[in-house]
Amino acid sequence: MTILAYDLGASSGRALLGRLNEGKIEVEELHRFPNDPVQVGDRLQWDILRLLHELKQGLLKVKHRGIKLDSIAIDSWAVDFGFIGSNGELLGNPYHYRDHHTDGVMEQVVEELSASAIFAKTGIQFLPFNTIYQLAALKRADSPLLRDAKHFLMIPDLLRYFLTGEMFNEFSNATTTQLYNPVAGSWDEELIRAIGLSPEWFGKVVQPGAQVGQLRSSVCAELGIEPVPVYAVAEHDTGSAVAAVPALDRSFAYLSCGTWSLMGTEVSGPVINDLAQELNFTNEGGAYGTYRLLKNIMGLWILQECRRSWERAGISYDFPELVKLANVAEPFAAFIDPDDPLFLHPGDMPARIAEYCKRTGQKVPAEAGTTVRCILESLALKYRCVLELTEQLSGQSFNGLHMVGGGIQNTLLCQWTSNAIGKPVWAGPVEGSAIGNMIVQWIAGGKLSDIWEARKVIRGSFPVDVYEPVHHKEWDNAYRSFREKTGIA
Ligand code: LFR
Repeated sequence: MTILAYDLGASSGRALLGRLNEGKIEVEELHRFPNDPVQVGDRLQWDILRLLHELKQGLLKVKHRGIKLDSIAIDSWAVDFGFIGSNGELLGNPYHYRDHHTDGVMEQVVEELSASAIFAKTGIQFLPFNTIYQLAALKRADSPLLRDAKHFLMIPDLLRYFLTGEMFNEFSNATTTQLYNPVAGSWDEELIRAIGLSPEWFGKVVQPGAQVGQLRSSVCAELGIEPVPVYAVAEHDTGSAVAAVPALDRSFAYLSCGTWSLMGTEVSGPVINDLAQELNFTNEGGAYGTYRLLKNIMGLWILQECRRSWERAGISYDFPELVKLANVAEPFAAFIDPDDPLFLHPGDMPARIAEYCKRTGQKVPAEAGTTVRCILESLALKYRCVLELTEQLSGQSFNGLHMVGGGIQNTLLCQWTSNAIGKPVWAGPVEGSAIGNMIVQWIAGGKLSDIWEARKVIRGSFPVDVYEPVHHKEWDNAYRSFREKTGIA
């Protein structure tokens, strides 16, 4: 059974072929393309039609290889969306969640509706770019989009609609809007009305594994291909990445490591209580009734943005080069809290790190090596902090940490994470999201029985690199100093 998984990240997208051969998964990258957001005037937007074009290029490559696909599915980053108007067409380009139009809006909405009421209904962490605040920002700006809107679709819903002609809202992504009530199992109409929107725009929510159409005739005619079934999977990439964690034990901690670092544990139902709200943990929906009790950590975004800043200044580094420089820089010279709002939006990240260090009375990293060292050490130490909170909130104790996603190619970060937490790190697979996307397609197609069988198959198909902690005493001291300098309690 050959399937196609589209995995769209905040800076690039891929089409990967998946084959299940004698109980082993084989993955082949067929097509990779950039996903550069575009600044138009004051707004940062996604080039969604270019993404559709690239999805079609992926299908053409399948055709040229003479491959017959059994199914297709898409996953992407969460929270962003587009509206469809009465003529069935997309209204405007989706905004990027890092756009500034939401500045201050979460604070206003929370003031009006109360944080505890929003959290009790949704179980979702408070992040300024959550869909609810993006929508409230559009409402407050009297956006013409809202005058013509008929259907609300998130990024994978939208691309699926372009490919199939059918509109559905996929569950895992719907939960990230902070407008979905996981206890009631439906959109929270009261909340939708409270921000001034119409509940009719929010459509039928489908679960990962549902067949949600097939390639529409116009796409097949354009590309000269046969129709292929399209499935909903955990279309939120983090949902797919966690589905692919090759855990053997039902109680496990994970870190999905890419542009974002998402750390937490899998639970069988949302944990909605005062402590979860106080610690600002989230309960994002996943595949097969699972929930992700996790926290967002700013992640490698800070490093990626530094690299872009240096590039703009005419200095090009690749990531392995930067990691090498970090490795020989002075240890524990300065720390940042990666989750400081200063680091959320695009911009001159090295300057912001310098500003943070100055503000907190630390040595200012003067070149690339010290800056990158500061980022990576601070991330590893923040992971320890969030792992401890995950243990406190879930009442579990974890004997190690699973890391999945592209970020595990940074072996220095994996080792430092192990050193910081004082426990082993099991790193793999790299293609977490795409593999999670695939296993739901195979379960839906009857090739795998359930997520636990799938996790065993993943474990048998991909290497897991083990990192054992070293220099834990030094890291333990650094942890104290990290908390002191950053003010993290
Ligand atoms: C990771 C991710 C996170 C989400 C962020 C914004 O790619 O999907 O889970 O919080 O992007 O959508």
